[in-house]
Order: sequence, then C-alpha cells, then structure tokens
Amino acid sequence: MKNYFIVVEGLDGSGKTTAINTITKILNNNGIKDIILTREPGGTPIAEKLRKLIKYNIKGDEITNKTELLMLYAARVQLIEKVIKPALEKGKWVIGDRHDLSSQAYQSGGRNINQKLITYLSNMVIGKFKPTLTLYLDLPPKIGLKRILSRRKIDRIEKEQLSFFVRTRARYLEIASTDSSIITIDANQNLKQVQHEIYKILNQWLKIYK
Ligand code: T5A
Repeated sequence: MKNYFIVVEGLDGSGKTTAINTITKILNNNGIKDIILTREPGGTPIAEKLRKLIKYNIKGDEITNKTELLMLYAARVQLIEKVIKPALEKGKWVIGDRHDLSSQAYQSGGRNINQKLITYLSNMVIGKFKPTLTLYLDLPPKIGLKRILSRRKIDRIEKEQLSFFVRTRARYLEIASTDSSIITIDANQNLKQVQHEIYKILNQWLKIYK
C-alpha cells in the first residue's frame, strides 16, 4: 500500500486539530493504521523549543519578522529530516498540523515579507519536498479568534491586528486557487458539516491515491 503526507492548514482556530481527528478516523476506516501526527512549528525537541520562541515574546528582545521566518524554517527542516521523511520511508502516513503553506500565508501575506525571499528560503531549505494533499480550512479571521478566545489565552501571533489575519487569509486563498494539491474547505459551517465535507473529499481522494 502507498503512504502519503497530508497537511491541514488554516487560520488560528479554524478547526485544524478537530479536522486531524476526523482524517485519522477516515484513514483508520480505510485500513490505514500506521499514522504519525506532526505539528508546525514543533514536533522534535529542537523544533518544540523554537515553537516556544516563536509563539511567546521574550521581554526586551522582541522577535523581528525575519528572525521569526528563519526560526520557522529551522523548525520545519528539523521536523522534515528527523521525523517526516524517516516515517514516510518506513511506509507510515503522516498528517501534519500546518506545513510550508503557513509560511507563505502568514509570513508573506500577514507579515508582508517579500515572497521572493520566502520562495528562495523554501527552495534552499526544503527543496521539492511537498505534501501530497493539503486541506485548507477557510474561515473569516474574526470567527477563528472568537473560537480560540472561548477556550484559552492568545499567544504573540494571535495578538496581531485583524488586518494581519485578513491578509493571511487572502494569501491562503490566492495560493489555494493555483495549486491543485490544495483543497479548500468552508470551515464556517457547523462541526458536523465540516466533518462531512472532509469525509467526502478524503474518501474520493483515497479511491485515486490509495
Ligand atoms: N505560524 C505557523 C506561522 O506564522 N507560520 C508558519 O509557518 C507556521 C507553521 C502556530 C502559530 O504559528 C503561526 C500560526 C499560528 O499562529 P498553532 O498551534 O498551529 O500555532 O495555533 P492555532 O492555529 O491557533 O491552533 P489551534 O489548535 O488553536 O486551532 P485549530 O487547531 O485550528 O482549531 P481547533 O480544532 O483546536 O478548534 C478551535 C476551537 O473551535 C472549535 C473546537 O471545538 C475548539 O474549541 N471548533 C468549532 N466550533 C464551531 N464550528 C466548527 N466547525 C468548529 N471546528 C472547531
């Protein structure tokens, strides 16, 4: 049986964690049990340390946009080389909570970092390595932030202005419209409807790729 790297993307609070549980169940129902879950930034001891540095401010030493970008790629390459590629080589399926598309959306769209720099960095650091399928959960930023606020404190990035998330979402949509490996799901529906859409998309996809 073939094995693949599937990624779930979306704004903060778009329901990625919830979607990953649904995807795992669908894969299990299709006889796919050898699955590992990853998250970005994070997923190895070094990458988890970087995650803390990225998500929380150090007083008196505020992180610059380019430092943030470089730390995200440092965490990503560590995760790819140490966890994702070895798992795929062993025949496991990998489900990622975010991957490179997050940097294209948040750092290029949200932070306004020159896309050429990000593309260059991405090509140099991760090369042609790419998820087979990305499910992008599309949601108006206000709703995602409301969902987060109802259950926990917000982190450094989530404290950004609404306009930051509006730009990030626009970039997600722009890239998704030009890349056939990215499927956009309307995440502004109730949980059952989102789950149903994931069931439909993934079961169809499995018929072709499994
Ligand atoms: N980042 C990351 C970058 O800037 N660049 C990068 O390259 C990368 C990799 C990472 C942060 O770093 C940034 C983006 C982020 O700001 P994270 O841990 O991925 O942080 O943070 P979040 O995206 O905020 O993850 P969360 O776990 O908080 O949100 P999820 O996983 O998207 O949402 P989830 O499933 O936990 O759901 C949130 C709440 O909504 C409910 C759930 O029950 C839960 O309470 N919910 C729904 N409610 C109503 N209707 C639905 N359809 C619902 N679906 C879920």
